[in-house]
Amino acid sequence: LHAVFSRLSSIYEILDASPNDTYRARHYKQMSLMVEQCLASVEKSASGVVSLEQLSRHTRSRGGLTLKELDEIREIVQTDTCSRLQELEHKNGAMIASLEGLEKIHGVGAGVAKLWYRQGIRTVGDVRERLGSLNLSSAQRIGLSYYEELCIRIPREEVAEIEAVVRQAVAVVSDHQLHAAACGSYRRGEQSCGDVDVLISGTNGHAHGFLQRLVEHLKQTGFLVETLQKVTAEHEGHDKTRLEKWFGICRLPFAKSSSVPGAPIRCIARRLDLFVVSNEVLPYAQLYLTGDTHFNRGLRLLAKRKYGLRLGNTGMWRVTHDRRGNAISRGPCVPACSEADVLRELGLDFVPPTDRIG
Ligand code: DCP
Ligand code: MG
Ligand code: MN
Repeated sequence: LHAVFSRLSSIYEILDASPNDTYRARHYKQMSLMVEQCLASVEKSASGVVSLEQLSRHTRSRGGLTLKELDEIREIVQTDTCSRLQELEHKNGAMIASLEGLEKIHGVGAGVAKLWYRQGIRTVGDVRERLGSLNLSSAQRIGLSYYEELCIRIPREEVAEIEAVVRQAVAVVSDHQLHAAACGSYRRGEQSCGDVDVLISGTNGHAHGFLQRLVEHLKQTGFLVETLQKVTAEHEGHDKTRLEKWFGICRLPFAKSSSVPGAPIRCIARRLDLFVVSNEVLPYAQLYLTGDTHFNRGLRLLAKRKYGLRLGNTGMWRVTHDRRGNAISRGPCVPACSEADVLRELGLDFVPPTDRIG
């Protein structure tokens, strides 16, 4: 339900052809937020399913749902389809496909894609042709040159190979016992992944300068081929360095071809994200990086509405607000030794990573 409403909202937002579209974009955005909030206030909300009754009860204090809204929700819940969305997608199929293609370039979001579309750009080929006039960031430029390879999904067996390369390098670079594990879609058990997200953790203090050394080492071995973005202790203030990041592109060493014995095949370039945290932050970073995004949003809403806690990527804090509702101060981080501890604080049983969807 939430996904249908956000999709409706974003299509109307892209269309943006009449004041009606703008109004509808806002309306469906509100509907999707309302569903999300309702989910967060319902017990065991992690399932992502909400009933018409729950929605009605949830909206009662604000005057309830209109008949039209009720009809639309009923259609989606009961038939698992939405005729309005189908019609819109059918009518604007070409535009949607164009924008989706452009947004697959690393570093290109909905805003940039829309801007380019208005300038007559339809395909990645168009972007390449007009590179001179478009003013791409260096990350976007790299994303563009690896576009075809990065669109290919990574089989989970290959994610495990990439994880192993990183793990080995971690052991070479650090003399401390550091732990490295792939999170993201891989940890959720998906058969193929869009990128590889490796979370590295260790005792506090050991992280200092470590990520930079790890990256240098892996560049020298030829495994890391491009850097897209990095956030390390030198780049950010103290607080943000609770989660150091490196985003880039890697390539496994040549694989042996099976059809032509002995002939090497070049492996496909892959998106790799590295994250480094200290042990006390680990449960929170693990939860965040395992996702999925909707599960995370649900948890955050639940924490906020039911417990008045702010759940972030590296911790959970009680936040006090001033009379206008602005956050003014943050209490100490709620201590947690495991993901289960964090979920328990939020009144939930442990959710296995494979169930963290929606
Ligand atoms: N994440 C989030 N909110 C975002 C982006 C990411 O909560 N806006 C979290 C949840 C994701 C995790 O970070 O699961 C990793 O992000 P990815 O973009 O790598 O997404 P996934 O690994 O889940 O899927 P994919 O196979 O596309 O990489
Ligand atoms: Mg991922
Ligand atoms: Mn990622």
